[in-house]
Amino acid sequence: MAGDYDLVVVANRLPVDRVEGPDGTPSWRRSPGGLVTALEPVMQREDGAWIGWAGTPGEPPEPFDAEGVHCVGIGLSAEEVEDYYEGFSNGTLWPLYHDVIVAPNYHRRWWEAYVRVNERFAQAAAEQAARGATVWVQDYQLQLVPRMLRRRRPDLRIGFFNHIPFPPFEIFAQLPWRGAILDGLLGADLVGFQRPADASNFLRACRRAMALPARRGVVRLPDEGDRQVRAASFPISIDAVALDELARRPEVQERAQEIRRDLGDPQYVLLGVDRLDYTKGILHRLKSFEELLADGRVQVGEAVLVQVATPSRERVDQYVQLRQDVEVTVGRINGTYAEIGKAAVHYLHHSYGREEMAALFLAADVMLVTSLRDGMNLVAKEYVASRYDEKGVLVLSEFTGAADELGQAVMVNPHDIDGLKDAVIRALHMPAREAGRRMRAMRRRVREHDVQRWAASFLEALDGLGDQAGTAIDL
Ligand code: GDG
Repeated sequence: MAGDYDLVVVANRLPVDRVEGPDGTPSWRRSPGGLVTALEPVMQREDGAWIGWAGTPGEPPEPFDAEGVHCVGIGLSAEEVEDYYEGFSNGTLWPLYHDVIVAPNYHRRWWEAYVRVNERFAQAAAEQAARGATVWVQDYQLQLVPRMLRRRRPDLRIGFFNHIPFPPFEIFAQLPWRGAILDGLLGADLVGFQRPADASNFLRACRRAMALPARRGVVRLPDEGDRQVRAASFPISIDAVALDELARRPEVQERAQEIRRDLGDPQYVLLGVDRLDYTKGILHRLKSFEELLADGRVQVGEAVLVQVATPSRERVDQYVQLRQDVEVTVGRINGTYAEIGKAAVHYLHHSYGREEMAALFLAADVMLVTSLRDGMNLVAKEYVASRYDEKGVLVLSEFTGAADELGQAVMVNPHDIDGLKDAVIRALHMPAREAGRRMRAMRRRVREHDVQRWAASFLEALDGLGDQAGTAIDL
């Protein structure tokens, strides 16, 4: 049952969205989002296959080529979208893996759908992968796929990368299916995480829940002839050169100036760009800005906050609630502090093109990344990569993976509202020389550790060629 592809990526979503032209003709357009941004350049170079859901319930599309990638769609029924995707992935695993910021829901029906859908992805991967191929499984929606795939195709080299945090055992232990999840992941040869702390949480879970020997970044499986599974960190990144080039384009610079003019030429533009998700700390950010206005430490007209909140998971209860809370808060802040022609907060519940995002980054004096927990946070790296002018200040939550790498940012604990307020003021008033020095250091880091390097180091480690790639965990 071998297919044709030497590199197969398995992810919840295909890297493209179906769009219909005015006459109803369908076509595929590259979709926004962390994973696509990260993997597309690698896939184009390797001429690989990508297995994923097309994003709408019903029959999958016929396999097709788009953006230089062979795409194989997985069909999900409306019920499976509810139970596997909105339910188990985003109502159970997502909150559990992000420090239980909201309470995870445990439903056996959701779990059964998760198992069934993971089998479907594993089957499709088994059919596409050539003999001895490398299969790279992505993220928390597909944690059972490595084991299911190994059962079907023991000839494959299987890697798994977790884009979100892996929680401490004390939290992970809540999951009624914790053993099955760990067993699923242990079907891989290499399990990659964003931060060393995530890898060590995983190793500890293997020891505690499975009683497996897990030392020095390696889990040994006595029941499988002492097969070894390696766990290590591979911090994801962005295509830094492409973003730098985009930001340097004259039309993007002009657009950045136009944005500032349209905002009323304030002295300070603060920016937040996030999926509308409770992990991103948007309410904490708004609260601190509101208090700064109330305290008179910033004035309307002098400073403006632009908050892009990309629509996300709109049918999951907690996201409906979050949207309401954010919109009430923004309404209250503007109602209290705005004047005619001078908003305090510009709240934009839209998705934008890459050029507009780059222009927004260039227009922003201060970028606010205040996640309560975030696997990496690519937006922080994108801000840095687009500031070819070495201006601008990044305020960054210490609870992001990015904080491990971007030590020159102004670090914050977003739960500490007074600390966050002081950090914002410090960022607004930072002397240009200091801001430039910090930005240069962060730009160097992002340029040298870009997404190409991330993918290469993971794949090399998986090939067994790059034993030094990634950071082995010594517990
Ligand atoms: C998960 C993890 C990890 C957002 N809105 C628009 C848009 N975006 C792009 C951003 C960025 C990406 O989407 C979001 O990535 P993040 O890393 O910030 O966050 P998650 O979506 O939560 O991603 C995260 C990531 O996976 C990768 O491993 O870093 O921790 O949670 O690239 O720019 N892009 C465009 N229009 C938008 O409106 N064009």
